[in-house]
Amino acid sequence: MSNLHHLQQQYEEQGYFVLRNYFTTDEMASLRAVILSFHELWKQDNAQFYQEEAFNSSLITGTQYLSETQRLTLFNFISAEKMMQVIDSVIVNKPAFMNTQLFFNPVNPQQQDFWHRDCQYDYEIADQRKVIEETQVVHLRVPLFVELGMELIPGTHLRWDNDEELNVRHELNGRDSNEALPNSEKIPLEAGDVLVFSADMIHRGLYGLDRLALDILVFDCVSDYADYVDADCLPTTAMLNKIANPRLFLNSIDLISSR
Ligand SMILES: O=C(O)CCC(=O)C(=O)O
Repeated sequence: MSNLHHLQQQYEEQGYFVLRNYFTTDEMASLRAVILSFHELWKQDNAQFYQEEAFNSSLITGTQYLSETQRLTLFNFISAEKMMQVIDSVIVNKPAFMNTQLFFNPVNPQQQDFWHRDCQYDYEIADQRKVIEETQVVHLRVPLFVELGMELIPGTHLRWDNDEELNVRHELNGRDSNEALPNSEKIPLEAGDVLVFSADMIHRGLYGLDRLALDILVFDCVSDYADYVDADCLPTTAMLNKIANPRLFLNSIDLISSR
């Protein structure tokens, strides 16, 4: 990737970058087949949750819904050399695989998208500042169809909220997490694109169109995220031999074996 340095710089300064048409039609077709089969089985199994409130599922690479062959397709997609080039550009120390999530449109049309930083679900407001300064979790969003994509506030991976941002994302002082925020950037996405963004930044997924996006979450091995890794979502030793470039998974396996 000739413009890798430029992307690295954009990530450092803005907290995100997007690569358009990065994956081929064939790569997307085989990924889509596996993800659609996961999604159908997941929806059947979680019918009520899906009808009432869900907007994502997780643990896509686990053993519950997919065969070994399908899981290998996912593992080989996630750790392919062209994906590792992207991951290495933002996590120069040993990057490790954390999890996958699949984002879709909620069934209930009243359900609205909402601003957040990922860390706000695990930390009180006072501790979030520290998390933002110290840790690095990166999302790689791979849309399977055309979607409105993500709305991000550039630079917020490096700074704390202003009053309005904090009020909106935590619904304080009568504000709602769906309200518009200034200085945001909307990133519409299509199949073949990949959006790389910091989980720490203020962001929201935009509901609408044919939204079905695979998010791959990776983290820097020096940060304390081993507990977020589910062993069932990692390849077995036998499967590792069938993965061309398993470094991302080996780093997670090393971390969880010492926890
Ligand atoms: O797409 C969404 O609904 C939210 C996505 C998101 O916030 C995330 O990937 O962290």
